[in-house]
Amino acid sequence: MATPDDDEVKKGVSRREVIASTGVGMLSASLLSTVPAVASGALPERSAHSLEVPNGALLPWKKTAGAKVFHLVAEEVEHEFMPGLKAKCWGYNGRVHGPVIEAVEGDRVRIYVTNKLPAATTVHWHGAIVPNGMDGVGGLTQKSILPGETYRYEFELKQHGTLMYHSHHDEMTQMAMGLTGLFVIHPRAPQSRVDRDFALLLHEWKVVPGTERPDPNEMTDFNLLTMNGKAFPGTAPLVIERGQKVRIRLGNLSAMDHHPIHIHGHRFWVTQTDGGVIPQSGQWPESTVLVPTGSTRTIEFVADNDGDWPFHCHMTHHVMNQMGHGIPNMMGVEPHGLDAKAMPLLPGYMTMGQAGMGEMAHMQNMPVPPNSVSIVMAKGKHDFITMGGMFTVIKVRQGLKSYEDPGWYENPKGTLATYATEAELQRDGIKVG
Ligand SMILES: [Cu+2]
Repeated sequence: MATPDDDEVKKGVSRREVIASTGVGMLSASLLSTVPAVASGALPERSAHSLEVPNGALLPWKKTAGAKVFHLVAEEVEHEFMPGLKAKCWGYNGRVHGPVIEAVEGDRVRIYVTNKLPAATTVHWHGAIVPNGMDGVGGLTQKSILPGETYRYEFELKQHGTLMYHSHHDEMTQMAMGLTGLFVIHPRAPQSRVDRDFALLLHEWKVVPGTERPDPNEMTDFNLLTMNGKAFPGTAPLVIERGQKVRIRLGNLSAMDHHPIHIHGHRFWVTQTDGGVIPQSGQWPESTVLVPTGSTRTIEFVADNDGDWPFHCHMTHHVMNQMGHGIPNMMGVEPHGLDAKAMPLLPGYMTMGQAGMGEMAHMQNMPVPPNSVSIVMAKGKHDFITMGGMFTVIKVRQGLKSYEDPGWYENPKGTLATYATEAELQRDGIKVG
């Protein structure tokens, strides 16, 4: 039975099909961007079901025999975390993480899972209220899916919210290798409408510099922290027209860490967990939300402050890339260019400079081991940005023509921190010694 909700979702798919028919590749779901084609001169229309997945994709579906039919293929994927850093991970449909499954409360979904991995696997629908035999736990609720086999999962969606899916067979290995994704179920009768609806999955990895696969045995020392599989500066900015009501769905399938995700220039309300909607009377304003591992948190806010605003994990080691971890403390010691000499010989070697990491910006072009990236550093408008990892930028603007990256924010006169002049110091009685 068609409902307005169904129609809206189908519209989303047909829009992607339009993109596909113009040359992106009809069946190659993994290549299809979730950002719709932008008509010149007008921002694309949004509905309650226009989920946006920065750096990611939605899983296509078709309606057959009374169900929405999806097909996940678990396989090895060469994944780029950021320019200069790739690894052989495990993902779904050619992607890390898997494409987002998007459906509507009340839908019957039939999800085929094909295993093209060299190991057995299963898929668990995290947070979903399903019959026990559809829960996807290898050995306990089903036989594991052997390499080459395809299994069918089928169930009715009895709830709405931001859920996830992931391997539940040899979880330590398979989730560390990337077999994870988001599962978003829209309400059949939405109570709260937003202009923009983003989905971000948080993850952590250990990729030893110079190696080509994540290390699934790591317990504590993760050196790549990602949003939708990308470490900054590989993360796409979230481009928002001023005044839009924004929802960001955050899921965390990191092995060992919670992530306190912090916004600048705004505050938000935490509106949902993977258990469902929080009643309005139970919501409170925050600028940081802790997303525990194995859970989702959904935040909503009005983007009412123009600028380029960081949106990032507040654990300082989670906004560093590969080489910011597990190194000797050289604070106060002058390394005399030791790094430049040692790094090509000793993968992963880096001393900490006499005044910390920020000074390493000038080493951008320093030789590093193959397939590794310097600790931090992306060029910003004013200087190097001394952050990497679980970090992206929310760009709020007025008068956007499209949701493409609008470039750096132009600060209105008198609203930029600048070098204090002698006259200013004297006027205000500030003595700097
Ligand atoms: Cu974190």
